Amino acid sequence: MTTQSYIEQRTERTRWFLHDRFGMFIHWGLYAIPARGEWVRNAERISNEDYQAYFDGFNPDRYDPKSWAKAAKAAGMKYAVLTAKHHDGFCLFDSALTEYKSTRTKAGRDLVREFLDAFRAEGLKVGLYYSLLDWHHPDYPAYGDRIHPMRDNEAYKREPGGFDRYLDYMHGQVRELLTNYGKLDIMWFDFSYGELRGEAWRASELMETIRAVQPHLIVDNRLDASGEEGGSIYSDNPTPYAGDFASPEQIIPPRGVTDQAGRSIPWEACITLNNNWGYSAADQVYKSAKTVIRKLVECVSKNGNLLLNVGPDAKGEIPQPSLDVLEEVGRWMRRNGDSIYGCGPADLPKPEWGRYTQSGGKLYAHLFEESIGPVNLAGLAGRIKQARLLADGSEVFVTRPWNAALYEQDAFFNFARPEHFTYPLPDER
Ligand code: FHN
Repeated sequence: MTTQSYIEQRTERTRWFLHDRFGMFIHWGLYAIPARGEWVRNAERISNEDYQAYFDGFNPDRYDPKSWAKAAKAAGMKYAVLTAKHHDGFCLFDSALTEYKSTRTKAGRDLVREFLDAFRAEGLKVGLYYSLLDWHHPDYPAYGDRIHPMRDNEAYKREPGGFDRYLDYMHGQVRELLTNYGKLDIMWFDFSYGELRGEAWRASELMETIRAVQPHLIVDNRLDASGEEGGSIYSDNPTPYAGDFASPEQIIPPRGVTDQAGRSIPWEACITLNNNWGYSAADQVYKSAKTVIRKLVECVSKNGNLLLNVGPDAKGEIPQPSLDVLEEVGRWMRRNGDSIYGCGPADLPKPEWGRYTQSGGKLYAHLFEESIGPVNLAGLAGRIKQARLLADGSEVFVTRPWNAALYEQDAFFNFARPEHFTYPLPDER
């Protein structure tokens, strides 16, 4: 496939993705029981038999994916990605290739199938996260107690037959997800490191399977990348497994994402609400709704998406602090979503008081900082025929040089009009 045809197909596949802009990431699995984050098995060197206790005790009797879907929809999210298998190898779906799965726990449920049904019913697009790493599979180099993959990945060279057995398993499970669960919209692989990238995963073969079974599916870039470094999607000669979007993690790229030829690349920043992907009982420091809104606006202003993470607990519930933030974000999105959906960068330099997003002939000014004295939009006066506040449709004056800002109103800012400037901005949490 030529680079041009790859880019044309990527553009077509990601059209909905670039419109929808805002999704929910869900990290859930056995690690919700220890409740110390999804790397707990590795970080604490938990043995197979000790970790087995979590498998034996897993019974999320309050799992109600319909309520998850309603919370995501109410927050203004348009798609959601659930971990079908994370690094610990536990499968939230009924795989025929292993017994290490949710249908063999006390839950006795195909958690992935219920997630997909519930989110589709709410009209959201659906994606599955699938870990390339697998600390449980006996043929994965970081198997057993040698479970820190970063140091042990040399092992697979010594057991070439073994690692191929793991790859057959991994490819087989991806095929199960592609064929047994209906139309998927996103496959979110995670992650490549050291020499385990690209063809070490037999990635071209995997992509051929994906393109054959679900050709519309969009795939992230981590078959040859991680959250820190980007892989061939950035090159001017992308591989067949470059993926359809870049996936910066816990960071918003300073200037968006382009490839070596300067072409814009679809990208999605994945960000946690607190400081953990998987449920952490001790981590009660959550980002405010205002921070989430600003990060979402920043992503869109740079032609990117925001995938905001929640980590449900061992009972199957999204933590209340996460729900509280999502509810507040949803109130803003209901009044201001026009400045997010279908929007992208404006052809204007970033103003000092905030950010612009644009959709066709509509410019949206997001006033984050109330400057000392009137916000000056004089530079736009010639470009703007009329200005309205998104929240209530009321007129905003932008023609007088000392005039105030045009931006979507929300509960956090007092809109600035010459006749009633208010200082200071409401408390910044
Ligand atoms: O190791 C994983 C981590 O647990 C989490 O799933 C993130 C989400 O993007 N990805 C990897 C770290 O980059």
